[in-house]
Amino acid sequence: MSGGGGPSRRALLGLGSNVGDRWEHLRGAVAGMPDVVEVSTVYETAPVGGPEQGPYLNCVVRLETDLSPRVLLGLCREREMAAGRVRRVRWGPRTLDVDILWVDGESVDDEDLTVPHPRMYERAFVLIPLRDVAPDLVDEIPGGSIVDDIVPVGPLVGTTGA
Ligand code: A4P
Ligand code: MG
Repeated sequence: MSGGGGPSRRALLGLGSNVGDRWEHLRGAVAGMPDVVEVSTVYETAPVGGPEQGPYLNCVVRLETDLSPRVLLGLCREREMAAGRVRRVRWGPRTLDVDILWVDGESVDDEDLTVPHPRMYERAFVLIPLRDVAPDLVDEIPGGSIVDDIVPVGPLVGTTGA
């Protein structure tokens, strides 16, 4: 709980990094987020879309929180800024991307915020870590569960760099 006033419910955030110290960017973002109760395995994943760019580390975190999707979006942007993110090209390389994937019972369709995340079900790099922490939300992984361009690296906490 963070004193947002409403009932606490499950929220899932997707994190990705493919520039700089990728592991540290994920670790710092998770450490800086309130109400985190579980973190998926970290996966190294081939980039999808955008210009030619290096491989990502991706993970998904589960929160139990009373914060609204809009407040969570502000926190996601703060974590991205703390990682020194510069926005250049859509789907381009980034030190840190933090997306709100899902919040139980919430549906938002605003210009700057769509929840559930509209592209999550197309993306194995989201669904495979999501399945670790919220298996009820993942019926099917496009391309199958074992994809050779999505490789488990290890748990985020207590493990050093990749
Ligand atoms: N926005 C709307 N809805 C949300 C939401 N649910 N969560 C808005 C977070 N933000 C949301 O995002 C653009 C705007 O989306 C934000 O300002 C926010 O108001 P952005 O992070 O600035 O730009 P982006 O990430 O380049 O665009 P987009 O469309 O969010 O990209 P995606 O879909 O997140 O894809 N390949 C691998 N292997 N791993 C990755 O993590 N990520 C991407 C980015 C591409 N390829 C990848 C990966
Ligand atoms: Mg994003």
